[in-house]
Amino acid sequence: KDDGSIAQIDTKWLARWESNPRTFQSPAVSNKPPCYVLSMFPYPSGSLHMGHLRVYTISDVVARYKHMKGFNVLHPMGWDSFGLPAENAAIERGVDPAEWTDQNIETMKAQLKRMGARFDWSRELRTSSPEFYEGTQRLFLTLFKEGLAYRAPALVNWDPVDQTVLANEQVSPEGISWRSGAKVEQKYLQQWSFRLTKFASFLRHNLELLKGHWPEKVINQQHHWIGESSGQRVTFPVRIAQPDGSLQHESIKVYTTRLDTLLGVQYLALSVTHPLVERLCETNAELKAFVKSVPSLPVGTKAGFWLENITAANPMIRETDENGTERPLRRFDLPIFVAPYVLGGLGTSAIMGVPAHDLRDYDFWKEHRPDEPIKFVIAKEDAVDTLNPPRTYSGKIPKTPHHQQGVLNENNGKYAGLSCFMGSKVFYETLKEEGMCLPTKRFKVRDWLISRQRYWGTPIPIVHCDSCGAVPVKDEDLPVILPKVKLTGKGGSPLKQAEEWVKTTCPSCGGPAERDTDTMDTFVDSSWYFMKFGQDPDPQFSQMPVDIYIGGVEHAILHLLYARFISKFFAKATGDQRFLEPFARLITQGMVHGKTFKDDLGRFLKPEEIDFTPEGRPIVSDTGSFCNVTYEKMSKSKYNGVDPTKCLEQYGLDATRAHILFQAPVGDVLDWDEKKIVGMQRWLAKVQNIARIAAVEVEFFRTTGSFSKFSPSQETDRAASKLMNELAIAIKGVTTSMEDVYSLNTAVSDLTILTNYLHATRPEEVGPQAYVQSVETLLKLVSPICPAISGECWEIIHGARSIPLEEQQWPDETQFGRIEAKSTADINIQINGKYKFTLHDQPIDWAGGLDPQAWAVEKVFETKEGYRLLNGRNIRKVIIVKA
Ligand code: ANZ
Ligand code: ZN
Repeated sequence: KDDGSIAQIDTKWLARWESNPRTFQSPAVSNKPPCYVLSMFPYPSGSLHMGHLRVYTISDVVARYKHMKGFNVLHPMGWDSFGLPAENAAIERGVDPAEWTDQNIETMKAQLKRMGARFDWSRELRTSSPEFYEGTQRLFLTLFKEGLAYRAPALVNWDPVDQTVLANEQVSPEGISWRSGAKVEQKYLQQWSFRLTKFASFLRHNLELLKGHWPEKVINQQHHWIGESSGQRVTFPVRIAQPDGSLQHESIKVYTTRLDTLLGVQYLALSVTHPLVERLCETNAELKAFVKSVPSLPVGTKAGFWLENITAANPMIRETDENGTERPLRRFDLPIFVAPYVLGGLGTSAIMGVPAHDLRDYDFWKEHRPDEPIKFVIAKEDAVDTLNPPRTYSGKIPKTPHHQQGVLNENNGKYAGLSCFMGSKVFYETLKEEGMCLPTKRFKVRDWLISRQRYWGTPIPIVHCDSCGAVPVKDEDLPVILPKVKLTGKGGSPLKQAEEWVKTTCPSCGGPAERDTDTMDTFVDSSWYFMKFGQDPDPQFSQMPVDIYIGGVEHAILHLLYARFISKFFAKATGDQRFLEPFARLITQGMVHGKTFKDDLGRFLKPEEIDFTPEGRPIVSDTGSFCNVTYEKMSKSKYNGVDPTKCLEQYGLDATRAHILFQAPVGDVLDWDEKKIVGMQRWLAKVQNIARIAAVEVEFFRTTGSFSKFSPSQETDRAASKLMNELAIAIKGVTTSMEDVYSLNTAVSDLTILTNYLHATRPEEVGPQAYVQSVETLLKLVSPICPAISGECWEIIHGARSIPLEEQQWPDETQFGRIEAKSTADINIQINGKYKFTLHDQPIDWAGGLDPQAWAVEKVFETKEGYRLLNGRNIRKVIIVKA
């Protein structure tokens, strides 16, 4: 039945959108310019929360606006559906993670639809579906074939009670397992990483391109996260004794930030992933066994493997010939070790060992060469920046290493006496000449460890074969389907239990082999999902970059960094510059805080523990004392959560959406106070009123064929042009906010101002044509924010068979003449009828369309005089007089 209620309007429009899904689809081929609006896809945790409602409202408003602006809008939605909560539910309640996930998706999808969001569901994806994770597996293999995915020992959090690997989020800051309460240990496991460091420089320097389009704060966070420090890459000549007695010459590059300690080098050490180590393993079974044993070694291990056949020469040792010229002297006297304490994927994966001045080197040296003296080269002296006269270090040699900066001591020959700074400089200049030293930047960011000893994730498409090593699964055998496994929460990788699945044949030699039993970090899924949306259903149609990406600032570092990395990889691999930066513009929305009630002791109160005074002040039911009211992050333990669906049901989708936008600028925290939603309801009621009046005029026109009931006069002309000016102001304001996104709150206030203006205007004052045109324009401006009521109003005026409002063109303010320049005024403040002072240059719409009395009092209080005059008084009436 058509009762005109909000609930009825919602039902009607939701049904209409549901039955015409194509309205929201983005055709692959279109002559409109493309616009890709994306909000970060949700994890299907159970139900939508207010934060979701906020971000999807923002992206929906932008998508609807862009559509009316004539763009071919892509506004897709999907589910980040792999991850830990599904696995935990499975362990705790024995449910199938797939089923649990699907159910949650169903609930949340219904909620998203309930808010009237204009999503293109034909492109819906979920990362846990084989169609999607096949793509994730292909991505992995592409990286693998490019040498950008590698396997190396890495540390994991190990729960010794449950015998399982824990995610960082499962470990308390004190290092206790959330799961079993045990003290978490660290353990080495062979794990897959992506070589993100290869793109670090690119990732850092391209942040420049994002300036002005991304929040400065996010750019800075990325900058710091990637980090950059400068040091030197020093080449050490190396000699390898071959089994036949011949000597092979090579070199090893180390990364150091302490070039000044160069003459104190006593050995070199390589990480187990160093290319030379991999090569030597082919012929050295003992070394191979050592590398294999590394994962089981404890953290901070001093273990090392001495490469007996290899020695290195310090490039800084020189000799002077009979003519007095100095030349490098290659004395191959430095031993070389493979040591787990040297990290792979960091610097050059090789270090120069300076036991005297580096603690880790000291410990290592003491372990492996306990009897050899330690060579100190730096003295704790004040810096003396002069070569002449050289000063000899005469202090005592300290027993423990120290790495403070001081001066080069007598062990530095003719360089003794130089400050560390000057020493570095001189060594650098000398070696640079010979091509043995290169200043390099090193990044703080590490390679991206993607192995998870978890079940609910994308299986790694690799087969391990004793004779062939890690072999990629053949193209035609993708996807590697995640097998069903009974989850217990104990043991290592759950996939190990799927014995049938694990056992396979080697794609390369056909021999018996085993599948990799790790799954990928879910950040891998989200590092490319936005490319998938652009591809489907037509692979030709790859819409990149995302024009506007909207999401929470909590993803400012990892997700965005990984997505940028993968995108850059594609840009490089394909030469397609559209992938260079995946998100042309980034909007980060603030959190939603809930109204929180506490008693005097700071205890959180449940709704049933609160009463209200007749004036509406909350009191503690038991004691009658006033509650402390604050706004805090919504959480179950604070009883301050709000269910989005309840809100949508109670107030309608339009008022809820408008309220969300109006309460705070997009980037700020939003204090959710439902009481204030009546303001939006009143506004929308006015919009409906105005539309009805316009409808009567249009009906009159339709039946009589003219608006001539009124004869225009000079007065109506003047009023009409004033109205046109109001329209132009509103169009300009709302359009600016839509483009800016962050100021969508002011779009709502601009709309309320225009509504109030129209509400106070009768058609005959301005002429019915001008009136109807204004109402139509108002509805177009309202449409992206409140699509149901505005759509309904449009139908009241134009009938159900007209082209719907959401398909209309966005209005252009220049249609309505130029905006009058004067938009501010001086306001005289009188108190008790006496002039007190003047507020200068107040905006003409000084009340922001809201209660002018409250506005005036607030303004007056903001001034010193006003505060002095009014504080403590009971203000009954304010009269505002423009000067
Ligand atoms: C010689 C030296 C002497 C060093 C000394 C330090 C003190 P930051 O400052 O954190 O960048 N290093 C280089 N690559 C490494 C790797 N892959 N794994 C472990 N350690 C590595 O650290 C730079 C220092 O860390 C480098 O400078 C190197 O040791 C070590 F008295 O070289 B130094
Ligand atoms: Zn094989």
